[in-house]
Amino acid sequence: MAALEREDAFRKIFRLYRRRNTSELSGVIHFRPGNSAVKCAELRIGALSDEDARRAGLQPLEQWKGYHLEGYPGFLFISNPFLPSWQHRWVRQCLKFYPRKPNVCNLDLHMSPDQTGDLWSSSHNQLRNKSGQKHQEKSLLEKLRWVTLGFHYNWSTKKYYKQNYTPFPADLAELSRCVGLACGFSNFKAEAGILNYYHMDSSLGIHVDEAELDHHSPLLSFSFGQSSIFLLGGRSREAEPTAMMMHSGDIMVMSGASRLLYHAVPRILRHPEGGLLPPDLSHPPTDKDPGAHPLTEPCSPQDWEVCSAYLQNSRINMTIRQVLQEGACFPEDTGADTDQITAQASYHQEGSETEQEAKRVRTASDTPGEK
Ligand SMILES: O=C(O)CCC(=O)C(=O)O
Ligand SMILES: [Mn+2]
Repeated sequence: MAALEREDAFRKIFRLYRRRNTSELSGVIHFRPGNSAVKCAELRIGALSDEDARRAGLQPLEQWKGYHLEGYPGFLFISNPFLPSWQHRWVRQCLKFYPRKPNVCNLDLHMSPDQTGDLWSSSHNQLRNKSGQKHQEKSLLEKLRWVTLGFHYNWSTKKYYKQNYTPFPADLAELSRCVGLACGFSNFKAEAGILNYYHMDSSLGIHVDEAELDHHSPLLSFSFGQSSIFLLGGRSREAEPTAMMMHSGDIMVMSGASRLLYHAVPRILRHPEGGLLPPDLSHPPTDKDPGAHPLTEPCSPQDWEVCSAYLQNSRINMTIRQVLQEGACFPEDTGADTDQITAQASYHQEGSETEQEAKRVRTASDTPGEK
């Protein structure tokens, strides 16, 4: 439990960034050309066709900017490779479609499927008409913290189960396949997804993603909306983590020796360019033509009104995982005991540190606090 937690090197840095003034972020790594702290990475040019990239809303591979981080083999950072108006589509998917049944979300723990079946419809007017008043009732979409896709991660047992599976969204599986190809993972298969919904006071606790049975496949992470600080540590919490900035559209790949490293998101920050939304998202989408086989429909200006109201104070992250090694099955004993949603607390945290401590103490019997 967090309240009793020992102060290891990772936690110390986590708390530092949670509290630190935005003017004191000089130690945070920025992945951009010319920064000597990062090295340009070669992507698998030729492995991903321009046509497949375009269908998934990605620029041709030779235009992507990939970076390695010294001391973290297997970690790759790709600086926003999305085509114009495509971040809008993925954000719309995360708010309008992916929270729908049969996918599972945090609100299902306390509400009936009738109430959580269409969060978009029950929230869009409220979001569009937000006056900015502090004590306005939050819409259900604003209360959304996580959605699970494919094999649904069980936050209590920290496992996936064979029976707790619903079809993984085809468009997101294809986006993930394309990113996997570009990074040299030609057989990557999206089998589970955790979508994380953050607001300006949210954080994500220190954890390792080890529930997947296949640790050879990478973890793909996509970020949209406001920016954040990401901490990447070592195999033990005694290793000091490195802090880096993530902006809208950025992709991170954790593979090889970096696949099982401790990581966390201590802080959400407003994107640095000023204005309510990052530049790529500051205008309504302009693409009209869905093409012959659209992977996802363009985001309409009406839908974007809702998404942009939401994103002014939020960040969305999608982490996509392969659960099973190619051709492998679940071991017998993990397949049997659950196909229901049990009381599942997550590692999402909100509010000031003091509020967080209080919350975690109050819910100590059923809240792991961290993954
Ligand atoms: O939000 C992020 O950038 C990280 C998400 C993450 O680590 C997870 O979902 O396991
Ligand atoms: Mn993670």
